[in-house]
Amino acid sequence: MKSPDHIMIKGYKHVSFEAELFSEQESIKKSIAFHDWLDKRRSVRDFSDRPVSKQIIDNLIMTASTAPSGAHKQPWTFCAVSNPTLKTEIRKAAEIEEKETYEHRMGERWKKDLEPLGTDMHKPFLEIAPWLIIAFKKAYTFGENGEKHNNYYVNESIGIACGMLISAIHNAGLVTLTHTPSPMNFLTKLLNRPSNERAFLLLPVGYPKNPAYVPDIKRKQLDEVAVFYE
Ligand code: IYR
Repeated sequence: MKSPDHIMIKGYKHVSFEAELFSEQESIKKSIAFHDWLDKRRSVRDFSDRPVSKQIIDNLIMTASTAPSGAHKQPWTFCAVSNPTLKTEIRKAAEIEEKETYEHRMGERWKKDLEPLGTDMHKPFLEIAPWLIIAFKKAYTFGENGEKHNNYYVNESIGIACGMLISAIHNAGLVTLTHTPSPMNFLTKLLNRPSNERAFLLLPVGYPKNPAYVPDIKRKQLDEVAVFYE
């Protein structure tokens, strides 16, 4: 007998889920190919000003928003900025914070750790990249009478969504980098966000400059990042 396409559990509808099934060999091939492809992703700081259509950005954000989240609250807002005046304002405000960070907030050890990556307080990509996506996390949501409803596992949820966004950007042949001006509350003001939203990550999105250069980093081997209990 064919199983039903939905059942009720404690009064809530559950629809049948069908995973795509692959043979063991096919799964191995796919897992290798996906790793090889994602391993080509790099954080890029040299952007081209070549435009990227809003349709692509819409699709990237919808992909990020498929992420799992605490109690399926999807506690995020992605603000996508292409307006040049606003990008300039964001760059100016970010560089003020970054100057303070690089000159006073970072210890010597932290600065030494960043040296090989070639980062500094100057953030030209905030104006050059055609889009800036700023991920805001929603610590709570407002109920019908304006009361606060806390969300759950907000950092985990938005972190996963940003990871999926980064993969979607790579998949579209575009590049990004996880920019973390700190503190980020200037973004709440500049983008006019409500009091329940906090900026989490700023991702410039665009094509890489030609040529673009990235630091010669190596990724850790499996035995450095995994422990197996078989
Ligand atoms: N927020 C600064 C500094 C910075 C910090 C880390 I940790 C990095 O991996 C890279 C940069 C910036 O965005 O430049």
